[in-house]
Amino acid sequence: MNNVEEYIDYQDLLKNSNIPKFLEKKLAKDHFLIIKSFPLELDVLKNFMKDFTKNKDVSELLLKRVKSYKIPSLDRNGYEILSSTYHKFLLHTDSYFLKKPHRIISLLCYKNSVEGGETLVAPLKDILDKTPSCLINKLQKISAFKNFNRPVLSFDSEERIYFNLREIKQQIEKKIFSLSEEELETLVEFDKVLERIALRVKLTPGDLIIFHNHKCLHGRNGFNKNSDRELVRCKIM
Ligand SMILES: O=C(O)CCC(=O)C(=O)O
Ligand SMILES: [Fe+2]
Repeated sequence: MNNVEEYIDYQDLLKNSNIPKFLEKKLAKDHFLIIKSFPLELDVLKNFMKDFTKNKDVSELLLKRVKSYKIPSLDRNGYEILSSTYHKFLLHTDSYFLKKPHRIISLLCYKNSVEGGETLVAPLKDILDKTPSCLINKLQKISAFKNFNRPVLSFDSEERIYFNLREIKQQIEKKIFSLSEEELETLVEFDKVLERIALRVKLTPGDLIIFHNHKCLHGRNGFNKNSDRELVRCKIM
């Protein structure tokens, strides 16, 4: 697994005359980016994300602390919400079960764990480069989303990927939708490829990572149970 090597310094970024345009260009090319030494004030983060996405409606900006709790929160189906645990979080699309998942996700690191807790990223351009073409073909034909036709991989109006194996398996268990055994095997095989090709970065306080959530999968490694690791996540349509 390769480490991420490119960062943008917050102070350098501020010298830019059109920050939103600069960031959009970067996301279009690389599908994610990391800003170093970002201020740890929530208002600065909120305004930055709003300016960046030209989002004037504050209610569409979802801010949430991603923190490991001693007792994990449960979702409405009784499954542990992984962001509230210390377990590994496989590579995934955020808000996978919205018909149209949020476009931009950011994570601002307040505190990381001493061991583990590395962020994993798989940009679509790497996925397309490194996944065997027979698997790429199959993924375009598998729709793992309720009753709608929304293939894992598509190249229609723009290239995009929607994938969250854990949620897919849970929905199968809950009989919300079904996949053939062969389709599920394909997804498990793809997950192994992702594990191999993902880039890794250990965020430190003040690191702000921004993903294009339709063109980049992300995840994180597990970490120590007693860690007080804490990030603030921001989702924007
Ligand atoms: O804990 C992390 O680093 C990432 C968490 C995450 O991906 C999420 O909450 O959706
Ligand atoms: Fe996530």
